[in-house]
Amino acid sequence: MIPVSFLSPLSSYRNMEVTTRLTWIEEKILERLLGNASLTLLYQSSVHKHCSVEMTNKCSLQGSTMTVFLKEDVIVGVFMLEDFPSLDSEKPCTCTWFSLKRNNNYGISALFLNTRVTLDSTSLRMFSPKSLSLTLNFREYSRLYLNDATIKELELNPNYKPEYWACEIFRVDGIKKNPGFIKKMVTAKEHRGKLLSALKAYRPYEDLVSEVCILLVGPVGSGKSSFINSVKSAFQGHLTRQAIVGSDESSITKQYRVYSIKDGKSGETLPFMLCDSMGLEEGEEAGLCMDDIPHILKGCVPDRYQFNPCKPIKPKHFTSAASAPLKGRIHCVAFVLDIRSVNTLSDKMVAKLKKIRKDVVDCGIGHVALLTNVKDYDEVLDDNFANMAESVTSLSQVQNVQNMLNIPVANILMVSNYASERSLEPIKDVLIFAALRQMLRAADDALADLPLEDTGHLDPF
Ligand SMILES: Nc1nc2c(ncn2[C@@H]2O[C@H](COP(=O)(O)OP(=O)(O)O)[C@@H](O)[C@H]2O)c(=O)[nH]1
Ligand SMILES: [Mg+2]
Repeated sequence: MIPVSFLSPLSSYRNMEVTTRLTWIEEKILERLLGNASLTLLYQSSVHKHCSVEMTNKCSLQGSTMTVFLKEDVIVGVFMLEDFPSLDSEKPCTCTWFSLKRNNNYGISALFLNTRVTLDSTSLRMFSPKSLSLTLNFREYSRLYLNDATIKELELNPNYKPEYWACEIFRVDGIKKNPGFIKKMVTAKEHRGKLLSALKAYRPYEDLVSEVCILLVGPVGSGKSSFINSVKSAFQGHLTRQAIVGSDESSITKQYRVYSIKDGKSGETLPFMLCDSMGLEEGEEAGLCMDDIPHILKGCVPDRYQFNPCKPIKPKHFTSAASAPLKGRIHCVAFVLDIRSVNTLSDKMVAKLKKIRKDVVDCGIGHVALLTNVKDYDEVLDDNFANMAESVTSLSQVQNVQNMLNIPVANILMVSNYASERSLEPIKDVLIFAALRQMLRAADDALADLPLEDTGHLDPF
């Protein structure tokens, strides 16, 4: 039995006795899968009759629906864009078939499929051209039959048993009535896999360095530390919070921190590092000291160095100062900005950012901008996940960053960091990985552009 405290408080019901047996988190995850749609419970197998007449009475002519079968360890479901079928009908529907694991990882498998749906007095059946089939037989209670292809594609336990606890059908409101959108949500997982493989296979340009260092700079609270946690989470496959994040007027991050990134599965350390710095503040002796920046760029500042806004680093501070090898240096700087405040940055802050950009260019270092807190993040990449969508590149914030820091649109990246989520989301991961890949490309371009004397005498290992 599901504990009472887990029952959803948020669903709106037509009928007060009808209560979903999805937990609050499960309901939120499914709403998100459908693009922040809202769910209204129409049919519940333990309350309503287990027959096709009752099902069609409750669910037909309601618009898009989501049918879920709750089992002990997994939820199997089908989202149907068109109306739920009427009795004795057979029709093609645009459907998303999915399974949601009911453990702490809440892994989703989803397939976007044109589906033939038939409903008669004996059964509700769904078939897809990929030979997937799902059958609910009204003569048997609480049994959902799936063929082997469906069990495999939805990544269900190979010893799948047909018994379920409850069948529920929800009306889905507020969905973008666009099959392309749903397809994008569903195919995000595939793209996530491709990007992850590309990042795991990454090697710095001509092996000039054994690892690329990416420095994050930006105003206090812009999401630098959160981005590091987001990257780590996306690689680990679960949420982690290694870097301390928080909201305060002054920087929560007071130390220079260098984070290596591990591939979650093999545990292997990947050849790039993210360097977290103290946030910038408007005041002269507040936040990251501008004079510290060239030292950081040259790789003279060690991990865990305690920043002091009033006391800039002196060249003699660290013995390696003038001669840090290329491999210890910063190879790409990401200017991290909260998209909501890009258009209202103070002149003092803009001047600081421009000054840093000048130092970065002078040192021949690659650079990108990273906009965080992006709200409609599913719209950032086009339907093929290949490029940034036009609607996004024309945003005033993007134009503004382009003009302010002279960064081309292709290097103005957008993410929505993991902040208060309870589970990973494929689209967020896609944006995080895509941003990281672009940072590595910028680093490689800068390495490729180095004068020979800078690379010639190097011992890359
Ligand atoms: N919703 C959301 N919150 C964010 C995002 N990035 C950062 N935050 C929140 O903003 C606050 C400051 O973030 P933090 O990473 O500490 O900023 P930093 O000072 O640049 O390191 C924290 O409460 C974060 O949870 C984001 O992309 N989306
Ligand atoms: Mg921070």
